[in-house]
Amino acid sequence: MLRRSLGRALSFSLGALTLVALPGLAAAKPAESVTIQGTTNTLSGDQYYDTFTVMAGATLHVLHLAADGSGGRLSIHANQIIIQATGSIEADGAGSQGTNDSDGASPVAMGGGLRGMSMGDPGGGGAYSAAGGQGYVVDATGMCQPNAGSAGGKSFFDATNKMLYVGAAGGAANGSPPNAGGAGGGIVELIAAKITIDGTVSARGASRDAFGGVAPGGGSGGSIHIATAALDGAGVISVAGGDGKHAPGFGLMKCTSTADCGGRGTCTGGMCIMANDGGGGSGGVVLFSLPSTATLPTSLQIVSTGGASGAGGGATDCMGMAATNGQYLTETLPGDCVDADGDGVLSSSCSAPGPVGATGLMGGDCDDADKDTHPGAKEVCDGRDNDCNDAKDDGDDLCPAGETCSKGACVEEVSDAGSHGASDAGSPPDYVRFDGGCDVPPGLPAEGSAGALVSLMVLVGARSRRRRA
Ligand SMILES: [Ca+2]
Ligand SMILES: [Ca+2]
Ligand SMILES: [Ca+2]
Repeated sequence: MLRRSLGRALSFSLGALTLVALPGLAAAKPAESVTIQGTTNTLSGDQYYDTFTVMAGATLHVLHLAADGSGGRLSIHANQIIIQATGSIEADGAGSQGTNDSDGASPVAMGGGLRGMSMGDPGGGGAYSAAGGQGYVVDATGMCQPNAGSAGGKSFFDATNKMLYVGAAGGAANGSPPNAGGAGGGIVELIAAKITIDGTVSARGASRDAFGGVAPGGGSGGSIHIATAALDGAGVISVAGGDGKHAPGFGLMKCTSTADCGGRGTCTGGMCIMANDGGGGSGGVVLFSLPSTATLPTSLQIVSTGGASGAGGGATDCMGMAATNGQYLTETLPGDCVDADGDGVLSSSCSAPGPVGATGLMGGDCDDADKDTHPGAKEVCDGRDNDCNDAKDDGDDLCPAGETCSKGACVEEVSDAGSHGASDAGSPPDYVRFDGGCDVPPGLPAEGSAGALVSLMVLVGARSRRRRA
């Protein structure tokens, strides 16, 4: 589940966050650029990058929701996000997971597809923005009928508060050996001033193959949230529900004619056989947060179809029956711009610096992926411009006393920076003592006193010159 509060930091309540290092990539510091290559990358939780790029042919998998609440969601906060053609970020089946012999798990009660009630009943589909699809069975006349014992989950999306969730799982089929429904889709959130999607971003519900002649339900699609001031690309965004598959049935009971089967299937080879189709998962939710003047690029393809019932079954299935489609919504970005790092200051990519406005936001965040960098932030010695005044490591008090900022790091001030090659002059004397010498006539100032003063001034001057060197 993801509780949204745009304009300030986005906060989530989907259990513990998990950070998994991308194979082959160094752990990224805040606001460093990352490029995804290859197909075995996994990640979840909140991640912050300067430019985040998914290369052509590369895939980033969102870790599946685990029993401890980790996984299931990936939020990329960046200054720019680029998903190249044939590159993808996928959270397919990363939401609520199916459980053997059980109703589908769900982030909200009753959202999961129900397990088939009686022996031989298929599972229902998972719900999200709409109800999950009901399972179907083939009756004594060979007709496909919705099956009361194979109910889909109940819708739990609220389009008013727009809280985003992972998708719910489909229900298990009632059969043997144990089986589970398809998992719901996860959550993918992309927040950046500029986003280009030429590849695929998906949070589809998963489908499980029929097992032992009976079919489980599909999982519902999950959530995709795109918050940006500049969106383009010709890619695909999908929160499609998972299909319920077709199953041929198994021998429910002995029979001599179909009349013996009580409407549950046909008598075939001395056994009542009931072909059945798992319910499809509903479509998920795609939410766009865009400037008030923006429109969705028509080149982007948005898929939120509900999963089919009886997919792959050929002539005897219930093809054409499908769970309800999901939906996509748009909302206006506060200030018509993003605050990807949640520091309260809008990105400089789409808003100029200005006074704090009525919304408490001001523009000019020169690194909107680092909450410690924005106008008014404290400049620190790190080689970056922290206060967005176009100057790196400028100003005083960047380092502790006795240290100076050099190349992004505080270094000790050196007391002898000379390059004479000789040994140090050593510490100044604690005192200078004059012994012997001439007598001073009574009544005159002692020459020794004046001489000592002059000598000390020379020594101090020499020390001072060395310090400045
Ligand atoms: Ca910001
Ligand atoms: Ca600065
Ligand atoms: Ca700095």
